[in-house]
Amino acid sequence: MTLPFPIDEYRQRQSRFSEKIKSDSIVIIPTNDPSIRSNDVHFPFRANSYMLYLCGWEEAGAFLVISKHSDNWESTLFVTPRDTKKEIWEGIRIGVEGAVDWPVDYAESIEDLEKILASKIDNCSRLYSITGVSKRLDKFLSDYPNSTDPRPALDSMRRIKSSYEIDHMSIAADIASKAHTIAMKKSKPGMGEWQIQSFIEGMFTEAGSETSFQSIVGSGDNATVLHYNSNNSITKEGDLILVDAGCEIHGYASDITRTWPISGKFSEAQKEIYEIVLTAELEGIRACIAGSNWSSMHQATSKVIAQGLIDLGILNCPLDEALGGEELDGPFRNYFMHGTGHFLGLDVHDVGGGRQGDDQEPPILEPGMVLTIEPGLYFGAWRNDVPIPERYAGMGIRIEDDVLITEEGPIVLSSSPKSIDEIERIVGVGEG
Ligand SMILES: [Mn+2]
Repeated sequence: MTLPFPIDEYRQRQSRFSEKIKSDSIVIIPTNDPSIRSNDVHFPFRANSYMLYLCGWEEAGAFLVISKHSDNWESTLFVTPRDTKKEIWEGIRIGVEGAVDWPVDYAESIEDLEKILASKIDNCSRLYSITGVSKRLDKFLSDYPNSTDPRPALDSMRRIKSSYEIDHMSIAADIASKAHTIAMKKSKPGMGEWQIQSFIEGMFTEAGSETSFQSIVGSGDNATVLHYNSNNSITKEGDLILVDAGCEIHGYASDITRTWPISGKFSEAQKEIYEIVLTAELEGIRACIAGSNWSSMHQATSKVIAQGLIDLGILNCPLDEALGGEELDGPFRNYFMHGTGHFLGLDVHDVGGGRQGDDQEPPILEPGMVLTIEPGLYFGAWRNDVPIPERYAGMGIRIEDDVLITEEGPIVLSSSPKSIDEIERIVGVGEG
């Protein structure tokens, strides 16, 4: 939780980044604008991931500026200055005097941002900036229409995690694993989905972390809606419950899914589907080998899922037809309609490509990458677009773990129970 703030590593990131940009240039990295929840009440503030990546600054109202001339570079962090009258309401700020301890060359007040930027830009031939994040920066940039997006250079760095980053992600994965295990133990039919959510998120808060995305807690048919998060139904005897939830530590995310029977025992039909998804997940993890193409994990999970659907008589065709050939767009996609995983890091769906619908080349796996493996099968009783076998109607099952790629093979960072035996042993036993 309280790992030392690695000043040197942030300086190295800035240095490596400055090697990737043209000489005589200036880079402006904004943090996120606070967003309004209601009238003068805001959503909890979350800093921009590029800001976190380059200098670890978590407060709102900040801009990091890196300028480079010949081979020399320097960084300046513009922050919101101290102001007692405002701090009485909003909290004590680090301010310019505190920001000098951050891993930057200079700290300045954002009050002087435009003035200082304008003079710096005059001495530069190229401007890099991220638009659409800060209204104030977008307004300033409207006078400088030719800015270049620095994100591709940063994304290729962010794809490979340092040991400092892996330590944070391991802590986030541990907390979320514990949270899922506690939620299994406290589960009873008749509980509201929101109560299961509170067991998970209570653990996140207790451990000093925050949710990395809105928790998905869906019982019965709700588990067949991929991004269900209203979490407002009452669980029923015999339901499966799907919980997809993760937390973050200093911005570094975990993302875990477990599915369990709310009453503690899987029905035979539930076991049949669960075993397919679990086998697919384990095969997906086995395919997380350095040097492999990104698509190899999806090929591995898809093959298990398609064969499983054939074996249960849900699909009546040869494997190749069920898979849809190399495109993997065959009828197994009626019941497994999402990708097998995504990169994980400062963003829960992290940068670096590999997502369904991405137009970039699929990445090659390298040591230091962290990704999720999360196959699923969904038989929404409410669906009218594909045949839903009666025996499996109302079941949604997904299993998701966080995986670190190493030279020696995959390391699974998350650890909550996932075999049928382990799950049946702990669901409903209470907190002890
Ligand atoms: Mn995920």
